[in-house]
Amino acid sequence: MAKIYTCFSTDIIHEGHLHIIEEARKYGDVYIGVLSDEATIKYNKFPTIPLEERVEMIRKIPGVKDVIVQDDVMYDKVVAELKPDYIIHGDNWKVPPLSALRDNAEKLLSAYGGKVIDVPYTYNENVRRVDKRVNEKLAMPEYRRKRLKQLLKLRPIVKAMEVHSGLTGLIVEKTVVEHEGEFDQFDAMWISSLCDSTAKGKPDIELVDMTSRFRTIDDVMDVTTKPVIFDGDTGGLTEHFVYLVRSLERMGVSAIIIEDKTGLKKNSLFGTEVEQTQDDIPHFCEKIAAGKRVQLTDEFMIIARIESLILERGMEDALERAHAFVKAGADGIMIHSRKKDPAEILEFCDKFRKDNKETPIVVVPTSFNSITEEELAKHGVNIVIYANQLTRSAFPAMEQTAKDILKYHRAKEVDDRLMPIKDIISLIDEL
Ligand code: SPV
Ligand code: MG
Repeated sequence: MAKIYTCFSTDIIHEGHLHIIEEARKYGDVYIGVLSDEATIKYNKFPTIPLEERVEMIRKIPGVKDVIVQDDVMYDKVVAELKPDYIIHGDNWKVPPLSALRDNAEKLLSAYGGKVIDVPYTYNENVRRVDKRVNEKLAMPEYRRKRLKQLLKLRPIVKAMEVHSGLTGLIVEKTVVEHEGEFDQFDAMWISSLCDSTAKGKPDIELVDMTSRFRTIDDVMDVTTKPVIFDGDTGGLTEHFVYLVRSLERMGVSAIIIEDKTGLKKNSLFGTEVEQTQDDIPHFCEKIAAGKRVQLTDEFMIIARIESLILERGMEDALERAHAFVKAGADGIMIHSRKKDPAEILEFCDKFRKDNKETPIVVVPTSFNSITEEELAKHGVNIVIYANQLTRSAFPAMEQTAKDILKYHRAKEVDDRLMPIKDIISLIDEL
C-alpha cells in the first residue's frame, strides 16, 4: 500500500482537514503529522491545546493509519523516516511564505519518485468561523497572559517588537517570514513608553498618563493575540504601582518592566547627557515586593530594569542590583546599555549567569544592534526587545511623502512607494 502524508498544525479539525484526509485516502495509507509546539510557534498561531491532545484528536479520526509528531516545519526528517509516496496539502501552500514548504516537499520526494498533491483549500463561512474562534480564544486574558512564560520555555530567545497602535499590533501579529528554509515571526509585543509617547507627539517623561497608556494596550489587544510586555517606566509611587499591577494583570498583559529610576524620568538613550536619578536598592526592592504581593496569578511577571550601565555606575553596581531585585521577587532582569559595542551587556549576562541560572534576562539592543539573537541567547539572554524600530521606520517614510506632495503639488510622484489601498483594507480583519 502506498503511503500518503500530511501535516496539521491546528487545534480544531474542520471540514477542510476532513476533505484533505478524504482525498488522501484515495492514494493509500494516510499518515498524519502533528506539528510540535516549538515548530508551530514559528509560523502559526500559538496552540491552545497541548500536543498530546492534538495527537489524540487526530488519532480518533477514522481511516488514519498513524500519527507522527513533526518537530520541524520542513519535511526533511519525516521524509527520511517515513519515506511517503505522496505529501498532500491544501493548495494555499502554492503561495509564499508556505510555498517554501511545498518546494521542500517536492525536492525531498523527487529524490525517489514521490509526488506532492495539492487539494483545493476549503474557504467557506464555517471554516472561517472555526479559525476565528481559535483566534478569539488566544486573545482572551486568561490565555494571553500566561503565554510569555510558556514562550520562555519553548523559544531559545523570545522576540518582542514595539507596537503603539492597532495597526502596528497587526503588523507584529501577522508578519511571518520564510528565509533560507526557516520560518519565523515575533513572539510578543512591547508597549514602549518612548514610542507610545512619540506617537502622541509627547516627550518620554511619564507625561502620557496611565489612562492613555491603557487605551493603547486596549487598541493593540483588540486586534491581536500575542502577549504584551508593558514598559512601566519607573512604575511610579509604590502606592500607585500596586494598582497598576492589578489593572495590567486583569487586562491580560503578561509582564511589566520597571526601571530603577526616580523623580523625573528621561529616556535612557540620553544616558548621562541629562540629569537622571537612580533609585536606591531598598526602595526599588520594596516597590517590586509590593507589586508581587498584590498580583493574583502566578502568570504575570514583574521585570526589574537596571540603569547602572546607562548612568555609568559600573558593572558591580548593576550586578548587586540584579541579585537584590531577584531576591525582592523580580521575575526577570532587564539590563540596558547605550553603547554600540555589546561587550558590557555580555559581561553583565555572563557574570549574572554565574550565580543565577534561572531568572530571565531581557535586553534591548537599540544601540548594540550588531549582535544577533543567537549570540545573545548563548550568553543567557531570554528576551530580546526591538523597542522602537517600527516607529523609526515609519516616521521618515511619512515625512518624505509629506515633503514630496508639497514639492509636486500632487500625489502621483509618491504613489509607487505607497501600499495599495486594497492591501491596507485586507490587512484589517472584518468581524
Ligand atoms: C522604551 O522603548 O520606551 C524603552 C527602551 O524604555 S529605551 O528607549 O531604550 O529606553
Ligand atoms: Mg521606556
